[in-house]
Amino acid sequence: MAASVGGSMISASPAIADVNGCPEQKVCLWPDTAYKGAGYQAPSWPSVSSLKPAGFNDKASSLYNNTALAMRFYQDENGGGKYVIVGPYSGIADLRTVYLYNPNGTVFGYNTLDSRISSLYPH
Ligand SMILES: [Ca+2]
Repeated sequence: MAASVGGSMISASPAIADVNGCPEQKVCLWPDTAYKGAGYQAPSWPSVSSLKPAGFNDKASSLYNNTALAMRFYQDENGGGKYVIVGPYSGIADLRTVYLYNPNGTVFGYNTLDSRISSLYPH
C-alpha cells in the first residue's frame, strides 16, 4: 500500500494526468490520444467485463497496460467483438490504427479501436 507519493500532485479525483500516473499493476485508459485527457484507471484487475458502470464505455483513445500480463481490449462488453492484444508494461498512444483480431482469434488486420473499447481481459 502506498501511504504517500512524494513529489507528486495528488487529486481527490480518480482522473489520471498522464501515462506516468498509471499505477503499477493497473490498466489505464484515456479519452484522448497520447495518454491525454481525464484518464481512467480500471477499478478491478485483471479484467473489466464492462466499462459502462464507470462511464468509460467507448471512450478510450489511448491506453497503458502497466501489468505483468498481456491484456486484450475488446470492442464489446464481456470480451465480445474484435480485440487488440497489448503486451506487459506497454501502451497504445493512438487507438485509431491497431492490429485487431476477430472474436474467433483469427487476424482481422489494422483498423480503428478508437472510442470503441468496452471490456478488457488477460490475453
Ligand atoms: Ca464498444
